Amino acid sequence: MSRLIVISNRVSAGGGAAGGLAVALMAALRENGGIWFGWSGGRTDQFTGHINFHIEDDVRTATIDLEDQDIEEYYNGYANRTLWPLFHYRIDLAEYERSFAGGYRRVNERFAETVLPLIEAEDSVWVQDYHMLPLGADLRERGVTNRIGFFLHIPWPPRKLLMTLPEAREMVEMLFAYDLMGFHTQEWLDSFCDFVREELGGTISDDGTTATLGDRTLKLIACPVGIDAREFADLAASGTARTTFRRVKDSAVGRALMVGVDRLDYSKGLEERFLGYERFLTEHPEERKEVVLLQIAPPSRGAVESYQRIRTTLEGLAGRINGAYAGLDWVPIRYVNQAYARDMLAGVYRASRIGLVTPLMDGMNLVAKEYIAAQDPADPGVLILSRFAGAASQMKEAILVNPHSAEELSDAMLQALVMPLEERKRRWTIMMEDVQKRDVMWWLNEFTTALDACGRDEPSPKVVALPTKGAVKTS
Ligand code: ADQ
Repeated sequence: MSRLIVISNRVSAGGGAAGGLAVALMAALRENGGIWFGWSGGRTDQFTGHINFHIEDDVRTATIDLEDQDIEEYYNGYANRTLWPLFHYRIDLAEYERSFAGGYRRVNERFAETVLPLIEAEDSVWVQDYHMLPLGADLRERGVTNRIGFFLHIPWPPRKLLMTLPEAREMVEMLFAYDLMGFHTQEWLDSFCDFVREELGGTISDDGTTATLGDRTLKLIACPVGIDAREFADLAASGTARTTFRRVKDSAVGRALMVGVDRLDYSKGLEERFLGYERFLTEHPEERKEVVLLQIAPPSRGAVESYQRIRTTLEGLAGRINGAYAGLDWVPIRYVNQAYARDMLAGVYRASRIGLVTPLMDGMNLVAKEYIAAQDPADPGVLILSRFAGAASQMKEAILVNPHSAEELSDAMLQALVMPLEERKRRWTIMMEDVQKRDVMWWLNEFTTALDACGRDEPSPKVVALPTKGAVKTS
């Protein structure tokens, strides 16, 4: 494979807290050479294009600082208050502000301008996620003819929802500057094709693997991101995980533990999960004191109001449920707003009879896979999984639920609690095989192999003339 230039909003290098995704990208960069480029997370008074180079775990990283206005309009604004809610079907929360769109375009152009001198002739460029949708077009405009791929980590919304975004058409046209676009599931890919066909008049090949708009062709691939399953299973057997396992088990004093581990985000269905649990406690008084719900939810995106609201709502709900049902020696919900090291999380997953992964909408969801990978093969727990998580397309042996229905959640909790060992083992074995087979390195190879193959049969490098530059208003 050629040298790789990975570009993402943040550069998330190695270290104990790094997730499988970061570790896999680092591994690819280490093996093939290349650079990981992104925002440092820091600010500067005036953007100069200065790059901070580092070597982390033998990988070269390059980061830039952004101005306060960039951070406000691009990151807190367009990425987190416009695209994230819209792409998770929450147009009620999406904010459409020209200043956000302008800041987003400006920062993408700054990324393109700054990374440009780092790209060498034979490099493949791999852009990650919704923060950087127009980056491919911005690079082409600056003369980059290298292979450029893009992977979307979140869902692709239905056409009519996406059309509520004032810049939707121009944004999708710009995506044709890429050679390859990857989605977690066929559903998100189909949704993208629907938009291209119905709103842009483009065509999709019969086998659904390419989209064509004018003289530009974009290859499409559905490849679900995985976890480093082996590493996670090893973590679950580590000393720290074992200590955590004991602590958590002991604290449950014989009760079955249900666990939820999510960023504090409205897309993760936490409020609905609490309501489902409340319904379970009401409908099954005999099960009260047999279970305890441990919800671990570290705050995220605290600068955005909708995230502050969900925090308040959940604190209120947990308080109400605990107030109604807690006894001298039992509290139904333990709600923890903290991040934990991965080996500790592995111990928590393993100590939990039920894994609750019930997002209202999720591109994939790695917690579902981590929960499965951490289980004891001799006594595995049960995964309750939302039908609306991308992971549901792979993990059909989970108890699949509609997270909006408190009744379905309550039924699923009961079903999981009484599920016999043989049934638990059967379901777990099938899921574990897939989690191991389609792990994060599999994902990485699928994508980079497809990217490497792009343009091999074309006579000359792809040159893109963008018709719509400037159509995304910057005022
Ligand atoms: P996220 O929305 O962040 O990712 P997810 O896939 O669940 O969601 O990944 C979260 C990661 O954070 C997991 O590895 C989990 O272990 C970790 N985490 C969560 N709570 C934690 C805590 N309290 N302490 C420590 N770690 C914690 C986006 C998309 C997903 C997609 C991924 C990858 O929204 O749908 O699966 O990218 O493509």
